Amino acid sequence: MSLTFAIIKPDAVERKLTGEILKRAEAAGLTVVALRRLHMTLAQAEGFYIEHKERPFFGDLTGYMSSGPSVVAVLSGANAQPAWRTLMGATNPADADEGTIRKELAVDLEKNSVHGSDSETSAAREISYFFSELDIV
Ligand code: 3AN
Repeated sequence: MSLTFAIIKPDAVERKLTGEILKRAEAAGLTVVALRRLHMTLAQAEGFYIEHKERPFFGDLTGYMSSGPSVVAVLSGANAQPAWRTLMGATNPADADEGTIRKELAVDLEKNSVHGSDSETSAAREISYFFSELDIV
């Protein structure tokens, strides 16, 4: 079993898709082992997305991620990190495969409803950014 980190982004939380997205994770065999709703500050979003600091969309991305409540989660399962990325679909919903969360639920490239760690290393950093070990059960 391995862990990955997920965010249900503000667009999806606002549209009341939290349950639908968690249901899809569970249906795919993942277990929600930690869960919290929060409203990220701009500084928290900037720290979280620090690897994108030099990208032209950094300001829009961090502004959007701090624009409303989101739900952060730790998911556990066999190959949880790639499994959750597969379920999410491509970054741009227009390019996402049929049956993926982004294809079916996302709005556009920015409001793409979900985040998932892109590697095991990122997963460890991202989990510890929002959760302590005691939160993961
Ligand atoms: P993913 O979320 O699929 O790992 P990343 O890590 O490349 O994608 O990008 C992080 C977030 O930045 C994306 N989820 C998306 O919201 C936003 N983003 C990525 N590329 C662009 C872009 N070209 N223009 C605007 N926003 C973008």
